Amino acid sequence: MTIIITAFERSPDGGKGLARDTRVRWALEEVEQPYEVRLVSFAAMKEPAHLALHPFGQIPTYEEAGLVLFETGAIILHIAGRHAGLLPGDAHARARAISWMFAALNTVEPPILDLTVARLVEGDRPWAGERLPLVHERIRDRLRQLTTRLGDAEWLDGSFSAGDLMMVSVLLRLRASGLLDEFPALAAYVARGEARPAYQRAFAAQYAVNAARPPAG
Ligand code: GTB
Repeated sequence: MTIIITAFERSPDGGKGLARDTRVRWALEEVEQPYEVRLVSFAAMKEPAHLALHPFGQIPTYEEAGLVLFETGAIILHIAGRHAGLLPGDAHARARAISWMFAALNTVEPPILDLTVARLVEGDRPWAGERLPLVHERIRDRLRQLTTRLGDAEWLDGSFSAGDLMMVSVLLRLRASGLLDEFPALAAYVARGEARPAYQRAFAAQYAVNAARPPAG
């Protein structure tokens, strides 16, 4: 049965892989599952047809054989559970890989999202100059902790897993801030993720959509 995901018709990043459909595409490429993409405009995301798939009117969504999913964590966990390649067979290792997925989404991503809000939404507030260093420091705390745990390992827990896929996807969002470069081991970890052929295919596919169109305002 064909897998269909949704993605931005025109991504605000112009196709630099930062919109969250990229992580779903990456997971599907890792497990070698073909998929189709339905592109949606910002207006269409708020219309009933899309809201029936995604209650918050966002992308990405995932449809397969009557199943509709939203939230990248749930989507990638579903893909990883159904197809070999993203979760280890050993039950304990599998549970640890899932812990890393949750850590990426619940512990590392929130301060990174705060940075986007602090810069793009609250940047002109009178207190923005005081808030930004606090947000930076909260991100650095997480990056220090992650660096310590990663040590000189290639991936977070043994072989590459859905935990690494999610963590790399989350950390990628930091690149433009320069904060990732303060942690060379993590920058190298992210680069290893990006170098994976499956990531390259996922990136190229979403870039191709956006390269042909001007970014959304
Ligand atoms: N928790 C949800 C998940 O993980 O699936 C979050 C989904 C989400 O934030 N979707 C965003 C969306 O649909 C797109 S990815 N936003 C439109 C809306 O809420 O109306 C977030 C995103 C968008 C663009 C960039 N960029 O261009 O740099 C980066 C990240």
